[in-house]
Amino acid sequence: MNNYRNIRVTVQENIALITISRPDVLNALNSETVTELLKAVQELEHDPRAHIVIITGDGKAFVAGADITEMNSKGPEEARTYSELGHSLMRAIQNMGKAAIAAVNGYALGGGTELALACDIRIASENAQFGLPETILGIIPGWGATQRMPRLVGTAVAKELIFTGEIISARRALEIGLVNRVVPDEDLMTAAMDMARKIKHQGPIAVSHAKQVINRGMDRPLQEGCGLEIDAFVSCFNTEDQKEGLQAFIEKREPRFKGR
Ligand code: DAK
Repeated sequence: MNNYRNIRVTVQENIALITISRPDVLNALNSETVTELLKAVQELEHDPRAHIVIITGDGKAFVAGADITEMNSKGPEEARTYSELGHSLMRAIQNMGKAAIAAVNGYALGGGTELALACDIRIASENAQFGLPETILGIIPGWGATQRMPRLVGTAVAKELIFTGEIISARRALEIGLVNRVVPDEDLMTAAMDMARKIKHQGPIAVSHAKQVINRGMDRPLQEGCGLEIDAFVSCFNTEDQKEGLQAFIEKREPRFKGR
């Protein structure tokens, strides 16, 4: 695993944990951190030890946004490069053939909410706060929130969040369907690990196919999405895991998946 300056990456029990660590600036994402995150995700995609990825933040924040100090010196061309870099990261997480869980502690603002949105599942601590305050800076979200937020919570709520820049509590995030669950602060990592273990127990190829089909289907008419599901369902029948999963049920035992 690489030596990173702004993140830490560990793998235990086939669960990878990426911790963003720039606590002095509440884990604000500068270009270097985004580049490191992208590299880590790309490496974990091909790391057979890692079946699931959890992303969290060090200290009192998940991520307080894109690094405003760095953005301040950018012109339009650099803004495009910066936006594209962030989009590459979010796309890599979304398209990764493994489930990604955001364990959201404290502030998840701007790019922090966008990073959480790119993950498959969001678990928030009670002290988590979400928001897209970019318009107060005279900009718009640049790492996918104008697209992913309305797909997740609907256009009306997404527009309210983006137009007003309102910061919302974890409870409100749960109400609007932005997060999957809210847990006491001290239970956050346990809850994220428990969720990761549950997913890990399932057939890994099946989870990967399900993720791809759900994500790709969201951008297509229902019938096309159902077509994707048929193809992926059939693909499962070319795997040893499918034979093992069904046989284990018949033999009333736990399956031993090999991921092939
Ligand atoms: N960037 C840089 N530094 C930040 C930061 C950020 N986003 N957030 C906090 N910090 C720094 C603070 O400046 C402070 O540094 P020092 O003064 O100690 O040197 C340190 O972190 C601690 O912050 P505070 O002292 O402010 O801590 P508080 O607990 O009092 O307040 C806060 C916490 C989160 C409410 C406050 O720090 C805050 O409002 N931060 C900014 C939150 C924010 O607006 N986030 C959204 C950023 S905009 C795009 C690409 C991407 C994006 C948009 C466009 N394109 C290229 C088109 C994404 C945009 C964003 O994410």
